[in-house]
Amino acid sequence: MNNFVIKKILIANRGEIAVRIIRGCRELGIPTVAVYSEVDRESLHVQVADEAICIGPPAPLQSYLNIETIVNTAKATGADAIHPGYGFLAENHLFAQRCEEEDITFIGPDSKALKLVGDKVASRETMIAAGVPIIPGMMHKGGGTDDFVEEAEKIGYPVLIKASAGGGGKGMRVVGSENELQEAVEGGMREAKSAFGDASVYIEKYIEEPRHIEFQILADKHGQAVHLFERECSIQRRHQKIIEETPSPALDDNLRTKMGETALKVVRASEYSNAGTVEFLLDREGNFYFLEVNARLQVEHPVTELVTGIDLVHQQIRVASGDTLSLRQEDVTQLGHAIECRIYAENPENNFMPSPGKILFLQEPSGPGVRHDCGIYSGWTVPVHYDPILSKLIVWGEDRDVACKRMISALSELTILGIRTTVGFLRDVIAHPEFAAGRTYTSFIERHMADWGEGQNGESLNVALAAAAIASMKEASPSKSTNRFREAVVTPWHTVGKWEIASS
Ligand code: MV4
Repeated sequence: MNNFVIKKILIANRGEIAVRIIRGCRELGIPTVAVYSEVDRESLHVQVADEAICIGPPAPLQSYLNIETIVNTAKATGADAIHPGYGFLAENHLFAQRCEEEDITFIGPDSKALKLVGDKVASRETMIAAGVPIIPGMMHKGGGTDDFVEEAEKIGYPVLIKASAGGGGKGMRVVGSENELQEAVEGGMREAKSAFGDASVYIEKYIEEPRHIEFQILADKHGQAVHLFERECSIQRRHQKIIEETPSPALDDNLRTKMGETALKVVRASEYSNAGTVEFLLDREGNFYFLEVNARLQVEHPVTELVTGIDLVHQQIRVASGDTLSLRQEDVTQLGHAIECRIYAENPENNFMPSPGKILFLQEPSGPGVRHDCGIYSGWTVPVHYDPILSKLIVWGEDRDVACKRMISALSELTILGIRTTVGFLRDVIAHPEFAAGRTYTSFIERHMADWGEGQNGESLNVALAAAAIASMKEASPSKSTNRFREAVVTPWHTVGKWEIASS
């Protein structure tokens, strides 16, 4: 039983984040409803939820992105709250609005705040009014090329062309001088049109070698808000974060306080409630600039949880049910250092192409300070239809050096056979001297890992291990459990016993 206003939560997501949220609900005594597409019938999140409903075919628009189906499933199962996770409908203000109309608690900001933070131009105006530093640039969507010439002169080269309708680096072009400007604007417009269906672009001062620093915030519905410090997210591949950590090696206490106070200004200006993240760019001189608000529980939230001891899913549920924040800013402290590696079903030796397929064998790392938010299991087949994230490996150490060593050790223990993964690539990033030195800029991957290879034993070892795993699975027949949190499951690891790989 629980004494919450919220009686049952539907998790409108899949994979590792759905499993993680279900765990959080279970710890508060709140029953859960999982939704799944036909191809996800055997997925882990379906097995750990109290109820599970098939909501349609694999295509996201017919399942995890289908607002009416999800709202109707909540009503049909008596779920009086929905947690959207990240991606899919998590930041869709129309989804939040439909929940509000049906008197279903949306575990996130309200639809009005979602709409505001989703509008880049409106956000910039709000931030300027609130005294939040933004990147010098053109306020409105660019007009003709003359507009840009005049604006670029005002800003000063180098400048950056950006797509108004979307982020992720699409349409971005660095321009060093006026004679490159026209071609860059036209190229940016073409790319923006094909990526977002909207060719409009704008221009900003180019921040060279920036770091991506984001601040976790928590705000209740009664005007109380706290920040839970920063996350350093500069290690990105094609604008996709792959490693995150806290604290950031680049912040001292003075800068941390200034950025935290600024993040809270953003929250107040946006009339935001629940968990959110304020993203900044930090330049080498220690100047920081507001980028955007992410109005969702982020992939990388566990590093904040490990260093502050605060469970963000629990806090989200409490705030969504109307509780006032039980935390004051002085209660939020940082202890130690946490690092997260995102584990993807991608082949680093084939341009990180997705690597779907059957997981023949999984061994998860464990030990002091090791957390594995896992969405997979031995025997499960990774589908082709969705983002290829399999799990997140998070470690905590008393300092950054211990955390790095613990991460390398945990990555070496993590064994996933049958598909290709980014585990080996991540291990080499963490072990790189520049990473160890904390010189983690957004250019890290392209500068230090551009010609990375698995190493001569990687492939042959994988094949041999997969063969051993297949052999062992033929002997073991793990029970088909209905709920993994309730029954021990025989896994190949219990039957594989000791075996050696003859060195090639
Ligand atoms: C920038 C920038 C430099 N100057 N804006 C924004 C979307 C994000 N994914 C990439 N963004 C950038 N915006 C100005 N005015 C550099 C980047 C950037 C970046 C920022 C953070 C983390 C990784 C990045 C990788 C490439 C470029």
